[in-house]
Amino acid sequence: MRLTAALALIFALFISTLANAQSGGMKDMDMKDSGNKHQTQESTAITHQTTAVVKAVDAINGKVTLAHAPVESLNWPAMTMGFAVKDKTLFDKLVIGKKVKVEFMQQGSDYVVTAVK
Ligand SMILES: [Cu+2]
Repeated sequence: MRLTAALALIFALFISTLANAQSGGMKDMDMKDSGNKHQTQESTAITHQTTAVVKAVDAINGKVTLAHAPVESLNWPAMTMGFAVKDKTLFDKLVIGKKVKVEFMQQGSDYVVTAVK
């Protein structure tokens, strides 16, 4: 009898898990929708270009500090600021003291270097 009761309990839990999975499925769909919006944003994201001198490199955390020239497309004056670097291979070209041409784009609140020449 106890075994039957235990099985019934497990079965009940299983059913409620299924029900949760189904409502979770709805949430997944919402997430996909916002994901699509994000993709659209990225495909229309503008790439900015500037020349800069590398001031500091933090390859482990994927960050670089650049003293960059004015950026017309952003209305930025020349300044020294931190950028994110997602592609770690770019650190081969990001050497402290070196003058580089960089391309970057805004991702959320970060500015991410996408190319170094
Ligand atoms: Cu800046």
